[in-house]
Amino acid sequence: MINVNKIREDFPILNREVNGKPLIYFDNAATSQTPKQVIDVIVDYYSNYNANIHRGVHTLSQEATDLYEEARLKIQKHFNAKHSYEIILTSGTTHGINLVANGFSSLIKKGDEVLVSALEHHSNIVPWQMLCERTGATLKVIPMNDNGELIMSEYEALLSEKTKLVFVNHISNALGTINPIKQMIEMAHKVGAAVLVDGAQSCPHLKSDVQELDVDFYVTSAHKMCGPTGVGMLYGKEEWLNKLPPYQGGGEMIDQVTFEKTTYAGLPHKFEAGTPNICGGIAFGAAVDYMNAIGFENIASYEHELLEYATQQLLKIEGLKIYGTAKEKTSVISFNVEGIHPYDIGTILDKLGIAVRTGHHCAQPIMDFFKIPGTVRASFAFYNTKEEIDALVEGVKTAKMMLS
Ligand code: C6P
Repeated sequence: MINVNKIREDFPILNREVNGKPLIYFDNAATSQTPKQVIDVIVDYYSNYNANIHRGVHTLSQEATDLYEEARLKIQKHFNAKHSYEIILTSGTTHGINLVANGFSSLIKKGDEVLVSALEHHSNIVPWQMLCERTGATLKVIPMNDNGELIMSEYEALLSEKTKLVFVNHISNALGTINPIKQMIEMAHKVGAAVLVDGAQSCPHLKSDVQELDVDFYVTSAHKMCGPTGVGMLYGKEEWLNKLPPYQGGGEMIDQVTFEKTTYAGLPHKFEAGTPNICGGIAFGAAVDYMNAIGFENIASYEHELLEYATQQLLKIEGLKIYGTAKEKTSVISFNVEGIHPYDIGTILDKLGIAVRTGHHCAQPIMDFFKIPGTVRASFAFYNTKEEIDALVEGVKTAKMMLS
């Protein structure tokens, strides 16, 4: 059970006002808020441990290294990776996808096919298009239906021995659809294709077990799950990470360097060139601890209640249409009100202290599918309340009255 009033005490930012009104934060899919348990770890790091890692014999460096590697272990345990060296600490989801897409340049060729779902964020489209441009491979799209669900029969038809890679998000950022990734991974493996799952939107809502999913690559960002920005993780199966070449050259990722030849470090360091976001990595570990202490089952059932309530209340507004009505859906509502631009609704909501995202949500192909310029997106977290949803509904009514 979620004690939302107690949880809200963990988030200092929820006490602030915006435009003279208490902040109502419904832009959680863009970035989540940070609890004091994570903020304290950041302050503690810079107050007591700040040093470069994996390099110094001095105490500070060793302590910082231990904390950073401890965080990697927490992340490994959370996602149930078999080995800690299968967890590559990145700057976020985008970095993880680019690392893999770049590595596949030497593994795929003209005539090969890669499949992308129609529900992707630009981060999980553009790097693969660039890969196809480099290699001559062909990009094909798994289509969706009007509810925003992938059409599995079409997916099956697209899979063949030519398919080398499938990339799909676990949860769509624009519509909230939860994709049947376990089934999709099984189907891809039958034709010998590897699968990369973009977990940017799933990590705040559910706990993914990479071994149970048998996924080849799983990527996410800490800032979506109560951690800081600028840090994330790429999980890769050991055999795949060994096949991929390093992404960036520099310090930390080497074994031996001479002017004639460089040999590379083993996993995970082969993919971690340069000084990483040390504090961010440690705080990522703290965020994982924080969310597990609340419990993902509690989070999922509470957020589902919020989703159901908000859907019912918003649909009472005449002319309001929700995009994304999948059976399996998380606490994201994308909507428009007939005749009103989403940006205008977002602006009025902001005047009322309500933060939502408006626009194409970095998922233009989804907007093209629905033939709309964008939507208003309200995305809920476990620290939101039904009272806040009531304020959103009133806010949308006010906006409608003012703009129509
Ligand atoms: N989506 C949103 O408002 P980064 O920026 O690397 O942390 O995450 C990119 C990303 C990749 N995949 C999905 C499914 C995402 O939702 C995001 C980030 C935010 O929806 C900001 S654009």
